[in-house]
Amino acid sequence: MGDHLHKEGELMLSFRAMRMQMAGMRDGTDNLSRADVFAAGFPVTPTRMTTDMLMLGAMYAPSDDVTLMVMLPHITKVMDHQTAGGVEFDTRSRGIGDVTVNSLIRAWDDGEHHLHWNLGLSLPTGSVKEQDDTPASGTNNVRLPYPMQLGTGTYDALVGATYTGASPEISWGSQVSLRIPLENKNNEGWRRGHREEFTSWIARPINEEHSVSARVRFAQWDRIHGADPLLNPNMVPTANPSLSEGERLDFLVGWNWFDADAGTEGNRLAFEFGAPVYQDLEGPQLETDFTVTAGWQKVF
Ligand SMILES: [Cu+2]
Repeated sequence: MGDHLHKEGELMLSFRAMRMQMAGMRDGTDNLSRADVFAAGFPVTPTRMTTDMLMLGAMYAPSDDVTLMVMLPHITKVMDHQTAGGVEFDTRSRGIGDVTVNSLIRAWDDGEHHLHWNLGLSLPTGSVKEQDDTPASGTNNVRLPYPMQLGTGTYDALVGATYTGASPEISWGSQVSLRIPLENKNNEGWRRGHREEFTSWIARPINEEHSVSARVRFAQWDRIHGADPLLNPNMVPTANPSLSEGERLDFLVGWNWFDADAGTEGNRLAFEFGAPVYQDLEGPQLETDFTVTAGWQKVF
């Protein structure tokens, strides 16, 4: 994401579909059973969460040194639960997430090695007031816990740097990115913690049209600050702001196809599958099982 600049006047459109599957609970690096969560005093535990994101993206280069990027996400979330009494239920949310605007600014380039800054802003376009009904609320809708909200509710600074390199046989790169909330709380009384991400990858062409890639990604996120007064932090771990911190190391493999016959304006398709090799969570917190991404992009 944001790993390349464009030539002056170029426009690129992209469309991505992503799924993130989480199942089971964890505290630190240990798995917890449902009984463990009930024993910790919560009458309800999440058991599984599926997040689907469709992302429309546009990149435009007003000059060779600056590329602008806008991304519009649409998010669908489903969380399955079980109560201590054995009742299973799910809650759902769906809608537009936080729109991000980014600038990629060339810092250094010698033809083989390349460095640019990523400076952007995340806008609070995603809802932080999602609600659904639960066994405790009957048919009444109640505020859903933090992970089921579609946005952060705050303006966040996006700050990063990207290094890429290429030889005829192989290409590689690294990116560091920070997400820094610029407000102390959103309208519902809370904000997400800072998030840091570091990723490195290598890609190797198989032939003119196909390439494969391998990537590692380390992410660390701080706890939620403040609290939504409509949530009871003792009801379910996802409603407890202090149980929202963690770090995770993912390993990802990808496959890319490029329509080389069409030249630089050819269609590109990319698939990537990733799974954690390490995660340490302030729990009980849902653990990630896998992420999968399919994407299309084209330069106009
Ligand atoms: Cu692009």
